[in-house]
Amino acid sequence: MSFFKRLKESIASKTEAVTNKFKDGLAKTRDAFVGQVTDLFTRRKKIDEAFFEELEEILIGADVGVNTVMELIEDLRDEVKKRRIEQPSELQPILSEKLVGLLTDSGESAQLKMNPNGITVILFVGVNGVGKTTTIGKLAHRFKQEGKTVLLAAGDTFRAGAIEQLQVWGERVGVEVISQQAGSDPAAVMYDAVQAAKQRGVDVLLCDTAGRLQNKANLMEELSKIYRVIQREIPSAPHETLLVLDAATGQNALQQAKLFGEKSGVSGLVLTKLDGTAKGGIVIAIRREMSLPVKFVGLGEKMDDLQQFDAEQFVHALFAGLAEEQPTGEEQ
Ligand SMILES: Nc1nc2c(ncn2[C@@H]2O[C@H](COP(=O)(O)OP(=O)(O)O)[C@@H](O)[C@H]2O)c(=O)[nH]1
Ligand SMILES: [Mg+2]
Repeated sequence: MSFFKRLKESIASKTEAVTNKFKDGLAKTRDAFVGQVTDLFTRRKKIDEAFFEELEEILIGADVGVNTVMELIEDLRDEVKKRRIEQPSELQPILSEKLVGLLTDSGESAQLKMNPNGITVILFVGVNGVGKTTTIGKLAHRFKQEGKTVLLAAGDTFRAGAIEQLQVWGERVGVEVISQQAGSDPAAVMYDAVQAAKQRGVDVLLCDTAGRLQNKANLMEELSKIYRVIQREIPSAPHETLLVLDAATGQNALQQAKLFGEKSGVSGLVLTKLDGTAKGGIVIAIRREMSLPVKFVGLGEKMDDLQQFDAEQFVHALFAGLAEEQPTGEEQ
């Protein structure tokens, strides 16, 4: 086989693998969403009020968010008029196109901002149980695969279990974890971790934090102290502050995004547990209502179940199978 053919095949198989990851992870959303959309687009023979009402319900049911759905429906109505569309099936590609548009319109990239000359520090924030520690483990694995050296900081000192959990990930991935005992000051852990990162000359420092929401004022105070300590040691850091949100909590995730986003210098979002929900439309609602880029999505509990967010692949995976599932009109 020629070099170019091999290269082409390897690129194709990589793209395929990424698309398949999205496809698998979005299976629940797709099954619910595509099932209903397919049914709607095939059952209804013309585009009328009833058609739009039903589409509206499906989109709201997938947690796309009421405001966004209203805008989307208005847009589709305009397109129908402008392009003189009559068949529902002609509208489906336009719907996908609009969804991609909603996810990409601000033009920010899902690329992480890396420090070009030194340690890149990434801080993870978010309420308990959303998947911060797991995401850190997955991302550490990702960086290691890229040949980067990584250090983890166990900044969730609130529970002993949280420190151990990060250590388990550290062992699994093969990266060192800087920790102190449970109950110690998280800012002190961060100080230690930055010193250790400097001494070892690592490329990336990933910092875990606690997320007790019941004490919001304290939590914000704690986060800004961590922020200051890191910044004092590395003035350009943290290079990213990623807010982790559990997609399965739907509109709740959006509320958390608003709550954190305003205060803690968040630079990007991670949406976890998309594999466990039929309401993956929340990605669109969050993308639409927050001016923050979605950097990664979590599609499972394993080490490689983290994908860099890609709007086109996301929508493509959402609609994957739609074309095949549409009856051709021939009897089987
Ligand atoms: N299915 C699924 N589970 C996840 C994902 N991310 C995290 N989890 C699970 O969610 C639970 C809470 O995660 P954890 O990282 O401890 O959350 P933290 O409290 O924010 O640090 C754990 O059981 C994880 O395995 C994901 O993308 N998909
Ligand atoms: Mg944790």
